[in-house]
Amino acid sequence: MTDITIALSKGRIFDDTAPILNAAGIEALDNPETSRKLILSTNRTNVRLIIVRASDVPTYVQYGAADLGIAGKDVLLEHGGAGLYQPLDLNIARCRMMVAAPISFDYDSAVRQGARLRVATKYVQTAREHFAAKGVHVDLIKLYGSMELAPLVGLADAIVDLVSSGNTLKANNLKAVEEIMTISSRLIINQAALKLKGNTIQPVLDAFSAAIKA
Ligand code: PRT
Ligand code: MG
Repeated sequence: MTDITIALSKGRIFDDTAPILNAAGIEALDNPETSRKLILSTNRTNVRLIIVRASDVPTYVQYGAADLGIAGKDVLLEHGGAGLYQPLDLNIARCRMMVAAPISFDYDSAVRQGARLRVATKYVQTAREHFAAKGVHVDLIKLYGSMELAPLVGLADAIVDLVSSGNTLKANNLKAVEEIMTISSRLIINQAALKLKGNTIQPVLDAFSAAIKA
């Protein structure tokens, strides 16, 4: 019988989570990068993994389709966190949320002059709060990916996106002009599941805590 379902996205989150899961005694029986399965069994008969889009992880956990999940702070801020308990920063998939603009664009003087900026981003909530706090007027344009393209073709003056190595910005003649926040991924838990299945979830939570401290 499966007692616990953990929602994960493949790619960097799965790669960074696998060692923590292993340290917690949980090992996936399939590799999500090569298998087309969306439900992965583990060595523990009472634990299974489901593979979903990174931005869908909080939704699966909020509605109890998964008991636990791992999601970036970027994704959690956009989701809002309703119904979620966020007990642990796993310190994985680290990056920075930045404002970036073309190398040729004088962002600082545009801001100083009170210009109205067009900003393209997937992170509309976070961007809105950031610019409101700075008193900068922006028109936000929602995109679902490849934000770096927007300023190159005249869709936006600037973007809000995640940056890790900086290589993507550099390759597209963009520069980071402002840091909004540092980002890492957190363990999230369905609040009701923690109450109802505390006996099974708590040991997994403890194993995660121990694994990230080790
Ligand atoms: O790919 P999909 O549309 O399904 O969703 P996603 O892109 O949100 O998922 P995924 O798996 O790519 O990222 C999952 C989580 O990893 C994000 O929610 C972040 O919390 C975290 N993370 C860490 C990153 C990065 N680093 C990162 N560099 N997510 C995305 N990027 C992208 C960034 O958007 C940009 O396009 O990588 C590019 C920049 O990388 P550098 O190294 O060139 O600076
Ligand atoms: Mg991606």
